[in-house]
Amino acid sequence: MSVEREFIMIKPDGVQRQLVGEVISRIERMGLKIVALKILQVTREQVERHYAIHQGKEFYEGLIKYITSGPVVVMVVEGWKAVKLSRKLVGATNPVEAAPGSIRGDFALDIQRNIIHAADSAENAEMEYSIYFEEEELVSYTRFDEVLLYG
Ligand code: FUP
Repeated sequence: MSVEREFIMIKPDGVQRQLVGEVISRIERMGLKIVALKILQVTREQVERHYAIHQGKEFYEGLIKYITSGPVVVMVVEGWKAVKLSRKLVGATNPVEAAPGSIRGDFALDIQRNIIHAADSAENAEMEYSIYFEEEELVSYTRFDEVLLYG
């Protein structure tokens, strides 16, 4: 069984539009286990590390400005194929292409203000959650329904 850790961020628009509960609820209902969670105002330095891959692109400055514009909720979730499943839950980057039923498909209009981020690989997830969490902040426990989720 491929148990992975995924890094998820509810971006400032998701927090301001009071979609935190909705997003967390979808993650929990899917069966993914939340192992770390907090709300914080991120620094420019943190976001620059997180989005280093996009440095120099035309949308980069706007992206940094937006992510630092207000509090975000960051979390680490764990589960079977957590990266692929989370990305499916989140939907395509551009809400115009995101499937109905996905978070971006249901709640967003604009490619920049697209509510949520989920890392695109287990390696990037670890790199990203290390920016916002100390390893000791991740907890280890068993969801009582794991026996049903995983057969
Ligand atoms: P995703 O993995 O779906 O979050 O998408 P990317 O890593 O490609 O992009 C990260 C963020 O940069 C997006 F969520 C929004 C922003 N972005 C733009 O504003 N314009 C673009 O053309 C591409 C990305």
